[in-house]
Amino acid sequence: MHRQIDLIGVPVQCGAGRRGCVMGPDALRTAGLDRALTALGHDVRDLGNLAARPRDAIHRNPAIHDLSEAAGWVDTIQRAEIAPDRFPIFLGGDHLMAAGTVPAMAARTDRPLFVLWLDAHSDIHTLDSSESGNLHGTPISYVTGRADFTPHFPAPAATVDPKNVCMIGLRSVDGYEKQALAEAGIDTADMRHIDEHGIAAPLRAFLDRVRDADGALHVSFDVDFLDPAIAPAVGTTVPGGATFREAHLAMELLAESGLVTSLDLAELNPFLDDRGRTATLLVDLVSSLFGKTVLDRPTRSRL
Ligand code: 6HN
Ligand code: MN
Ligand code: MN
Ligand code: MN
Repeated sequence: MHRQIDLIGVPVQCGAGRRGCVMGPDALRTAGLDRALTALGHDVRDLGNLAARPRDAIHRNPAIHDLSEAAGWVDTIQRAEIAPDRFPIFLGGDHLMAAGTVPAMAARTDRPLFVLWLDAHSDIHTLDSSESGNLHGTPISYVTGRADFTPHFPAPAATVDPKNVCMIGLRSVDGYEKQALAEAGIDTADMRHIDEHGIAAPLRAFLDRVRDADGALHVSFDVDFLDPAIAPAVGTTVPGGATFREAHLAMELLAESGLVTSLDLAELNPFLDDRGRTATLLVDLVSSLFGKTVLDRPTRSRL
């Protein structure tokens, strides 16, 4: 399927505990993301990077850091011009970016927005519950509206029904987050589930739900979804992540579904990379998501 793709850099790093995600968009460009997508026959524009202006914000939780800058990013992303008829790939940037991209995508469509969260973590803390103070651990609470982040953050442009969120790859979830996931009714497939059933089963079940609801699908891809042995360039590595083939299979199933309408590439920290191999792997995975296959096979298309 031929796509009109916009690359939008979101070099936010203040949500993470270590610096370096500011270089993520340029590492993805250096690894050849635009060329790989163009070679697959897509029309690609690189719109450059967004830049945020801090909004004044302080919170009673003393662990929270860089709240003003974070609030500025969340506001800037939600106000960005995003073409309604094109496929945006948001080049992160730490995962706080999703607090901007997800509401923006929910507001952009008249269809129900579904979110596939590929991550070792559930990122469902609130400004009060976060112990690390790292705001990349909070976007799910903000975008589902389960916690009120105002007046620190702007009100989300639109929220997502937590039942329309599916998390795959989980393996680092604390007690607060476990309870929050259950209360919110979020669909989850942790690594134990993938070990037993493979990655295709939970993903296909979720894609069926998206299709049945005539939904739009935003994929939020955190680099730490992948096993650190193949993807070292992330500040929050957790052993036991998705393998090379599990990740490619997930991307291939997403491509075949024809349902994906936007994508975050989050948490790439090039300062921690090994000769660009994580950035290169991401380009390869995105290629699979945009139709690169081993053999030519019939695909189901929808858009
Ligand atoms: N990420 N739950 C931990 C915290 O600091 O709140 C880890 C968050 C990781 C966030 O990987 O996007
Ligand atoms: Mn994350
Ligand atoms: Mn809407
Ligand atoms: Mn993570």
